[in-house]
Amino acid sequence: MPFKKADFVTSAPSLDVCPDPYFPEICFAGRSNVGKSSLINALVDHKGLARTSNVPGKTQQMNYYQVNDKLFLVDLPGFGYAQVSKEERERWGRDIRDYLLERSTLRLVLHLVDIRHEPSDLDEEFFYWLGTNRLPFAVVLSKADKLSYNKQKQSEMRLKRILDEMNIEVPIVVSSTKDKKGIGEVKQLITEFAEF
Ligand SMILES: Nc1nc2c(ncn2[C@@H]2O[C@H](COP(=O)(O)OP(=O)(O)O)[C@@H](O)[C@H]2O)c(=O)[nH]1
Ligand SMILES: [Mg+2]
Repeated sequence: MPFKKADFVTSAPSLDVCPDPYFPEICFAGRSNVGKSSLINALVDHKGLARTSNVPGKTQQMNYYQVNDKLFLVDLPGFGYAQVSKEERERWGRDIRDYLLERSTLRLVLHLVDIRHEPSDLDEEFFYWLGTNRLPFAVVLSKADKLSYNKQKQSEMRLKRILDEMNIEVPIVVSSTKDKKGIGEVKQLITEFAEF
């Protein structure tokens, strides 16, 4: 499916104010600044659609985008942002978990990890939580252009080992929005899991 005609729909702080579940839905998770908004923009080939930023923690709500009038892409608030209060962080966590567990139309969680960094404790906890709750997910190793091919492979293997230890087998995509690497693969996953 070509991803054309993408529009911003709404920002929702929690599940109860998400748009009516008209379409299958794919969400993007991961810490602030990992490249979630950039990936959404690359998928729909629309640079200014999702707001990207060098300032971490800017997107504190779930931002809904509608693609081809048949799919929702949801940019989740980045987790692990240190400069907000503990209560605020916990509320986000709760709201996001509620959303992930209860959104009936959610088909796939795309969790991004910067390929240069070892998955953080929060990343690993999230993998485990997703696995335990049987939520379909895939991991996108972002910003691949920042590493040599060999280093990319090493990061991929490291991630595989971590997931193996949790008995989790999910797709891993190495991607770069700068080089358009892995974008086709992500689209394919989305199309597969959305089950149009
Ligand atoms: N080199 C490189 N930079 C990227 C890539 N993807 C995102 N970025 C940059 O990383 C920063 C954060 O990206 P953003 O999409 O706003 O991250 P978000 O907070 O997860 O939504 C921005 O400065 C982007 O330009 C990539 O594939 N390669
Ligand atoms: Mg963002």
